[in-house]
Amino acid sequence: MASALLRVVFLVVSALWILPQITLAKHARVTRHYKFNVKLQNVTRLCQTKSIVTVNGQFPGPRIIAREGDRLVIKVVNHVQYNLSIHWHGIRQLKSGWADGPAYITQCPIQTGQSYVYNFTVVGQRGTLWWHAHISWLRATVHGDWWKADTEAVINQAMQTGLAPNISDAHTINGLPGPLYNCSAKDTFKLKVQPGKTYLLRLINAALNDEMFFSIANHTLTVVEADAVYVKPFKTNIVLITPGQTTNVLLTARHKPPHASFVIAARPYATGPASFDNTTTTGLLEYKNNKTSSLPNTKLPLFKPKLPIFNDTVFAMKFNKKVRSLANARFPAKVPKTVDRRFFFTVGLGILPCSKNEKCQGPNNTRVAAAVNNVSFVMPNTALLQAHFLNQSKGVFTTDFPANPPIKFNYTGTPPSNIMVKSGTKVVVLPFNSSVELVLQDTSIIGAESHPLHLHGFNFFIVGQGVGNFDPKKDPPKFNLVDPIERNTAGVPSGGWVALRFLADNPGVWFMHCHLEVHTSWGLKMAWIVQDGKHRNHKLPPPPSDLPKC
Ligand SMILES: *[C@@H]1O[C@H](CO)[C@@H](O)[C@H](O)[C@H]1NC(C)=O
Ligand SMILES: *[C@@H]1O[C@H](CO)[C@@H](O)[C@H](O)[C@H]1NC(C)=O
Ligand SMILES: *[C@@H]1O[C@H](CO)[C@@H](O)[C@H](O)[C@H]1NC(C)=O
Ligand SMILES: *[C@@H]1O[C@H](CO)[C@@H](O)[C@H](O)[C@H]1NC(C)=O
Ligand SMILES: *[C@@H]1O[C@H](CO)[C@@H](O)[C@H](O)[C@H]1NC(C)=O
Ligand SMILES: *[C@@H]1O[C@H](CO)[C@@H](O)[C@H](O)[C@H]1NC(C)=O
Ligand SMILES: *[C@@H]1O[C@H](CO)[C@@H](O)[C@H](O)[C@H]1NC(C)=O
Ligand SMILES: *[C@@H]1O[C@H](CO)[C@@H](O)[C@H](O)[C@H]1NC(C)=O
Ligand SMILES: *[C@@H]1O[C@H](CO)[C@@H](O)[C@H](O)[C@H]1NC(C)=O
Ligand SMILES: *[C@@H]1O[C@H](CO)[C@@H](O)[C@H](O)[C@H]1NC(C)=O
Ligand SMILES: *[C@@H]1O[C@H](CO)[C@@H](O)[C@H](O)[C@H]1NC(C)=O
Ligand SMILES: *[C@@H]1O[C@H](CO)[C@@H](O)[C@H](O)[C@H]1NC(C)=O
Ligand SMILES: [Cu+2]
Repeated sequence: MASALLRVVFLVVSALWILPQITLAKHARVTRHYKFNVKLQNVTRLCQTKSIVTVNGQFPGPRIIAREGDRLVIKVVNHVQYNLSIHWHGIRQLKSGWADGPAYITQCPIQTGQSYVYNFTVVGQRGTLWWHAHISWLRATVHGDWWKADTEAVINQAMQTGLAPNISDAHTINGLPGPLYNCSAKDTFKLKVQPGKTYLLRLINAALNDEMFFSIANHTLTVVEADAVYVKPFKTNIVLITPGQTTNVLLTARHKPPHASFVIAARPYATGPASFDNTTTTGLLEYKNNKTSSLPNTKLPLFKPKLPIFNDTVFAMKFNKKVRSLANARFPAKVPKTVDRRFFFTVGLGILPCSKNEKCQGPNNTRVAAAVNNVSFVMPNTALLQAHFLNQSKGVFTTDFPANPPIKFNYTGTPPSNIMVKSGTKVVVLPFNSSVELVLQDTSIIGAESHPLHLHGFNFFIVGQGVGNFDPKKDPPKFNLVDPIERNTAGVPSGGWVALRFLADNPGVWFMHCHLEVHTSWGLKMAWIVQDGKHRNHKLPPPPSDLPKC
């Protein structure tokens, strides 16, 4: 796949790249050192200058490049007024759970003026992954959408009112909104291609709250990789990508340079009841010829792509079905064939009563919440991994997370009249090497909605998906155990379900949450504890000495 002809272009750059290992013998594993100075930087977009949190002053942030087998040592120094942590999204973190990054799950935050060294290896993964802040809404400015308001103020206001947060003002391609926004024409991403060449585009949905359709006018894309796993290549004009997912596509430029420019466009796929940022970010695909650096493009006709209607769930489900593992001899799909533990989780919205000191504004003194199996997760005051490692879970978490919904109902039909959820810090404990089957079922409480669920520490195989309620008798025989896609983030279909399998072969505490940040804030999250195995190599090593304290 990595031919010398490929040009690498990145559409959202705050990424973590993993180059395929060519031969283990010839390429010594190396340690690559990076320093992330987290600091404020003034950035101007849409005629507004805003001081935002950045890494090394860059928006989008810097790129990390590694080769399979390498060790990454990244020193993160916090120079801003907020607590901070960084997550290496999709990295397996084999026996390095202390470096995973979600605040209050695997570490206490790095406080102002402090630093922490993330130290981990990249094993058995190749393609595009990314990194982002993993606390409150700080990942917004490191890359992703553009908000005129301060995103920390936006989420704080929403948590106080108990209502939906304000929506973003623009989507961006590599931090650039493009000409469909006011005062933004000069901030347009341009992809200049040479006739006849093939380009690899690394797509990352870094938006906070919106799944996106992506397309380039008059050009077919070939999907070759998803979440750092090779897929059976397939052609498409439109890519669907949820927050948290990455997709590598090949773009072949025409042999004869056309006398035209082509719009690159992305806008949301949205299914939920709340309003969303329904704007379109655009960039331009332009052809270079060999003689001049660029064709004169002032009067070139401009072609625009056609994107599906914003709520096209039929397209979404069809697209997701096409994404299959390459599953060949060199890159096999190691789908667990037997199941030790089965779980059925409902995911969706609900309400919670306002606590006494809150002035929340939902109906009957309630706030909007989100839950998994009716439990809205409450962030602990100390990191779960530390509490687990030190055997000090008392007062921090309980291990009674329900394996099944407490009440059975028609999940995608008329919701129950009582839409109250409960809150708690509950986890599931799994013995080392358990093979797990997990069905995630959307509910229609408040409104059916597609939820991109992200699991830390593992890739899972998406063995099935469907509309309506999962049928434990009729659906499992149809599961694909041959070449299902393996990834770290799965879109639970709006008003439907998705079935996942994974092998719990990595001891630690692993967060699972909706990657729509608004739903995470409302509690659509939980954690798995994977116990140590018996063998010396199957135990989580002790924490590094600089692990932040709460
Ligand atoms: C951003 O601009 C403001 C106003 O010009 C200035 O006071 C502030 O120091 C700048 N901040 C940074 C981080 O450059
Ligand atoms: C990173 O971890 C490795 C393996 O535990 C260790 O040898 C190395 O000293 C660590 N590096 C830093 C900078 O902490
Ligand atoms: C959210 O939007 C409302 C209505 O436009 C506005 O009054 C409020 O200030 C905004 N909140 C933030 C934090 O920007
Ligand atoms: C651009 O500005 C005009 C005039 O201020 C306003 O009517 C329009 O809604 C704005 N468009 C966008 C996309 O914000
Ligand atoms: C682009 O596609 C449109 C619609 O299919 C077609 O009319 C147009 O001729 C194409 N333009 C180029 C330069 O290929
Ligand atoms: C979103 O924008 C598209 C056009 O870009 C429009 O057709 C659609 O109705 C809008 N949807 C909503 C919910 O505003
Ligand atoms: C332009 O470059 C391509 C590949 O680099 C080559 O095949 C082609 O012959 C060149 N065309 C001209 C007109 O020089
Ligand atoms: C999508 O939105 C349109 C326009 O609001 C609506 O008529 C249609 O019923 C919606 N489709 C689905 C599948 O929700
Ligand atoms: C609020 O409570 C009243 C009385 O219990 C009930 O009749 C009403 O339906 C409730 N409203 C909502 C939106 O739940
Ligand atoms: C659940 O509700 C949907 C929508 O109202 C309905 O079509 C379906 O038949 C119901 N399923 C069951 C098992 O009652
Ligand atoms: C969720 O928990 C609340 C609080 O215990 C309860 O009132 C409600 O019936 C439960 N709902 C479901 C669907 O399990
Ligand atoms: C930062 O984190 C520490 C440890 O959890 C906490 O005590 C402190 O209140 C937090 N500070 C801010 C500004 O959130
Ligand atoms: Cu969600």
